[in-house]
Amino acid sequence: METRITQMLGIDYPILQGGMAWVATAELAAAVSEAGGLGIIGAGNMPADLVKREIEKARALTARPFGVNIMLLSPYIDDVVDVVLEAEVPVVTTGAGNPGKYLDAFKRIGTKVIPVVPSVALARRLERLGVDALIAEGHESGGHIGELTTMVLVPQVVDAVSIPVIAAGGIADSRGMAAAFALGAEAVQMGTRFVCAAECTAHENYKRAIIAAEDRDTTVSGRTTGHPVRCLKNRLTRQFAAMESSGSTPEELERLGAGKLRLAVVEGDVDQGSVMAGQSAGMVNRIQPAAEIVQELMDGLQAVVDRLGSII
Ligand code: TUI
Repeated sequence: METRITQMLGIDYPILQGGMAWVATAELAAAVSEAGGLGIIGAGNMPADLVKREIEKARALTARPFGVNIMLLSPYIDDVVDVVLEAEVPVVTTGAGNPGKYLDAFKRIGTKVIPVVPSVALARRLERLGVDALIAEGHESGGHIGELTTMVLVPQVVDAVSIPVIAAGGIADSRGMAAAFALGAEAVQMGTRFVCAAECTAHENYKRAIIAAEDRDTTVSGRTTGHPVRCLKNRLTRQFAAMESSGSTPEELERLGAGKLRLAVVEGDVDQGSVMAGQSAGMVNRIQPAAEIVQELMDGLQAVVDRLGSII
């Protein structure tokens, strides 16, 4: 299967693995790239030297292209950008802000820059600045989210720009993939499904929590802080909700959230930690090797297309 995205990135299948903080380490990224998709290391809030180590680890595990996601709210963002530039990582995705000020440096060395956008306005602005492609990520996603659902965001972004668009948010199987292509996307990005890849180093409890989750088991916290985050419901999200409804300040809420993602992903405390996951958690039912996930997605896509051909 060829699209402008597979050609641009030099990958076999139009599947990107979301660059999830703490979850998307070198092991997962390398496994997805080896499977023919694009694996992405999540830099999140990691200090730059740790990001550098993950890049080196991924290079030792695969000769295929992989990416790094830089989280623009990171306290270490400038140092992380320097490390990624120095390592000449072929693809950078960005999240949680406007990457405009870093674009020229990446373009100069030929790194493809693919920002996540939650709106048409930001999509237009970033296309003008010269980004290579965009990820239109809907409200169904895990972690930090925008307002619009994937179903309405993707076609509006596709219509507003001429660069290729990758759909993300709520996609976890071949049906979602086919739907994304129907909306005009040229690849998909999936996070939650890849958390449950065998190669993902997230704590077993984190994977089990996603597998156990049903359709209504995620919730959005932090709307009052301006940084809404989707997680599995647990003691932490109930505490967040109680504090938000009793008028806690954004600073108090930020303090409650600090360190909680690492607590869940690394320590396995899925009760008091932040179990970021998308609404597709209800569709993720087992742990499988990344290559099996990719193969299942691609085989299933043909079956969906055949079925559509017979009813349309
Ligand atoms: O970034 C993500 N997902 C994330 S980041 C993260 S770490 C975090 N934790 C707590 C609070 C905030 C961050 C966990 N999950 N996905 C990509 C994404 N980007 N979603 C939404 C956005 C976004 C939002 C606003 C991108 C650009 C944007 O621009 C605002 C502007 O500056 O115009």
